[in-house]
Amino acid sequence: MLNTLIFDVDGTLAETERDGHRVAFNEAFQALGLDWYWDVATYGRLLAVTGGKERIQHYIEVYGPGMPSVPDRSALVREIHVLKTRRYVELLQRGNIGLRPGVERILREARKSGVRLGIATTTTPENVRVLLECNLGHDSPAWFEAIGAGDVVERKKPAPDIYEYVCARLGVEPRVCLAIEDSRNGLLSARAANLPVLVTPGCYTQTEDFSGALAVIDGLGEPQAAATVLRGPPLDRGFVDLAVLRDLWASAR
Ligand code: XBP
Ligand code: MG
Repeated sequence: MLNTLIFDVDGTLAETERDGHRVAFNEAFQALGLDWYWDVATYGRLLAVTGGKERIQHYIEVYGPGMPSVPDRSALVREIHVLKTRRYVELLQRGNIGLRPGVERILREARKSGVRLGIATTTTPENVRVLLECNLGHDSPAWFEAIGAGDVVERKKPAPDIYEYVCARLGVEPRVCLAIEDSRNGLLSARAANLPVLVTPGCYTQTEDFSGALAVIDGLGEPQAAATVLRGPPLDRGFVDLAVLRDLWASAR
């Protein structure tokens, strides 16, 4: 039986990257007097590197932007990232970023049916908590029995570490879980940890290679707003519900 759903956050629970994280990075650069700017296309390329601090570091190394003379570059990266997280949380608190269609419905259905919930993400823990609280209420972080986020593991996605960490915290075998992801890096991470995966690509990941996923659907959909199956079995009712997730999970066995 399908025991646990483990959700990715950015791109999966919500479209956070283009109008959330990207904007917050740019605001942090500006606040620190850096003339760096990540436009929509540049940010799409930078997303190949998971983790905000790692992304900034990569940008410095590969793009060679104008740098202030600082004795310690990693301290600058940390300073930018602290400021970026503050700005991102403010964006969330202003109600700028909602959940993707079907996410709240599936979470509530899972809770009612005794299916356990977890989160495996690269982003900072505070970002996850505030996203959930702002969209689902104050008690919602506790809906998830394990939240694995950010630097809690040494290697970020596509390494399996974060999924292995969450499964260990839940005390479950990876094969009794289903991961829901939006990106190739997320898919690779979950598969490397032996979890079956449903992919719901987001605005930045639509053209990625999702070989190894059980199915690829453009979103979870809603009764009034059908989802489109990009690969996998047709949806009888036009949207993903727990019965669909159970059937998908069983098809992996
Ligand atoms: C998304 C990421 C994150 C965010 C930024 O990962 O790669 O790095 O873009 O978050 P996932 P931080 O889809 O696995 O959630 O700046 O807090 O790292
Ligand atoms: Mg993601």
